[in-house]
Amino acid sequence: MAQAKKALTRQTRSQNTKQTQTYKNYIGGEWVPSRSGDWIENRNPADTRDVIGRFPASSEADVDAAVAAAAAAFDAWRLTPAPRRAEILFRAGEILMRDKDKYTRDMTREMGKVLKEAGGDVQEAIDCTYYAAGEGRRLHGFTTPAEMPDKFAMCVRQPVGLCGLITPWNFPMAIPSWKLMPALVCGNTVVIKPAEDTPLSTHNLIKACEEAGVPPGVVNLVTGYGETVGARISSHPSLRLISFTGSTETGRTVAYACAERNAICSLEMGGKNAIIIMDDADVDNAVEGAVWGAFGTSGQRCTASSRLIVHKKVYKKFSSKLIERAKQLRVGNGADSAVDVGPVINRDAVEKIMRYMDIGENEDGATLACGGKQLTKGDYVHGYFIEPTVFTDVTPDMRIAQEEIFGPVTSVIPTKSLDEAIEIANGVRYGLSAAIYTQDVNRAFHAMNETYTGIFYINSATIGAEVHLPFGGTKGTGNGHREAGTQVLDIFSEWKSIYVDYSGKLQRAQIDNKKAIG
Ligand code: UN1
Repeated sequence: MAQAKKALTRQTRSQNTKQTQTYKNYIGGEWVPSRSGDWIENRNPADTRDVIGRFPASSEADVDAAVAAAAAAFDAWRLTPAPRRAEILFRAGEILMRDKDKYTRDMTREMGKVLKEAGGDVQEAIDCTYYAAGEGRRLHGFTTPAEMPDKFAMCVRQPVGLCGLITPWNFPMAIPSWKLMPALVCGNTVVIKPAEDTPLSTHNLIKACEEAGVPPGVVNLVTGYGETVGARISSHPSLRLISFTGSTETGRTVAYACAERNAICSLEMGGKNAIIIMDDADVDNAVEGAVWGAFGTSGQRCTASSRLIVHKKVYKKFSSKLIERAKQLRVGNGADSAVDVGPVINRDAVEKIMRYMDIGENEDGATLACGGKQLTKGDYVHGYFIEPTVFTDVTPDMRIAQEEIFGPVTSVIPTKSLDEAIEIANGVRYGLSAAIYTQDVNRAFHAMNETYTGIFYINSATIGAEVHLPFGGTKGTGNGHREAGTQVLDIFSEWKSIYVDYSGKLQRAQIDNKKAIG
C-alpha cells in the first residue's frame, strides 16, 4: 500500500481552534491530550475546507505511557477467561452495529470512499468483532498421541503479551478491527496507532470498546505521525509483537526495528494484483469485475485489480467495453449517493498517481485510453480527484505494470495463452491476490494452482475478501502471516506444548530403547 501523508497542519495550543473539535488519545482508560501539545488536523479529502477535527500529534512519551498502561492491564486481562473477554467483544460488535450509520458518514468524510463502501468497511469491522467474539469459546488447541504409554500430549494457546498495532487509512475501521479483536480475545493488551489521515474511524472503534467494557489499559490509542509514534511503537522494548499494514517500504523499517530485539513482526503490505481474462470468458461480467476491482475505493486497496491480462482474441472487445464503462463513472464527493468514485486520500497521493500517469504515457510508452487527468475545476477544486484511468497496450515489464500505484489506474496487458498469462501474473514483486475469468473449470483450477498469491478468485475481481478466510500474500506482500480466519490466532497467540506422564515412573524420550535389529 502507498505510504502518503495528508497535507496536514501542525498546530500548537496557542492557535485558535474554537470551532474545531478536539480528540484525544486513550491511555489507561482515560482520554488525554498528547504531552507534545501538538495536533494534526483531519480534513475531508473531497473538500479540504472541511476540518473534521484535530487529533494529537503524539510524542514518544505518549507511546511509553500507553505501553505502561498496557503492561499494567496485562495480567488481569490474560487471566480473564476467554469466554468472558469474548462477551465484552460481542457487546462492542453490538455498539458498532447500533452506530453503523454515523461511523459510515464519519469514514466517508475523513477517508473519501463512497458511502456504500464506507458502510462495507464498518460492516467488516462488525463481522470481524463478532467472529473474534465467537473464538472466545473455541481458541482451539489440540491433543495428540504421545510416543510412550501412560503419557498424554496436548497444545494450548497463550497470549503473546503487549502488542503494537499500526494501521493504514484505506480501511480505517476494518483493518484496525482485524488486528485488535483477535489480539484481545487471545488475552493480549494493545497500543494502536491509526494512520494520521484517518484517526476518527479508529477513535470510533476504540470508543465502542470502551463503552462495551474493555477494562482500562487493555486497549490504548495513540494518534500521530509514523516517524514518531510508529517508530516508537516499532522499537519499544516492551512490545512483544508488532502488527503492521501499510507500504512495503515502511514495513521493512518496522521489521528491522523488530529484528533488533527479536520481537514478533506481522506485515501486510503491497499488491499488484492481476485479473486474467480468457477468450472463453463472459466479457461483460469480466468488464464489471475489472471496473469494480480497479476503481472501487478509487483503486486504493492493496487488493486492487491494477493489471488486466486479456487473451488477444477478446482483447479489443474487452478493452473498448472497459473504456466505455470507465468513462461513465461519476467522480465526486463520496457522501453524494450518485457518485461512483471518491477522491484519493491526500495531496501526496495525487502527486504520486499523476507521476505514474506521466511514466505510463511518456516513459513506458503505453496507450492512455481514458482518464489520466486530475480534476481541479468546479466542484473538484477543493478536493483530491483523479479520473478513472485505463492504459492499454501495456507490456508486463512496464513500470505501470510492475509498481503499486494505489490510485484509480489500471493496465490492460494482451496475452496469447493461459500459461503466458500466469507467468505475467506471477512476474511482479508482490503476491496478494489474483483472479481469472473463464468458463472452463480446467483452466480455472490450473490458474488457481499456478498463481503464487495468498488469495485467488474465479469469475470475480481481486477484491472482496471475507473475514473468516485467511487474508495475506506472498513475496513482497507479507512475511508469511495471515490475518482474518482462525489463522490470525496464530499471530496473536503462542503455542505451549504440554506433556503429562501418568505412568508413575521415569519414561525417557529420545532414548533408544529398541533392541538392535537382528
Ligand atoms: C486492503 O486493501 O488493505 O478484499 C484490504 C478486500 C477488502 C480488504 C482490502 N476486504 O479488498
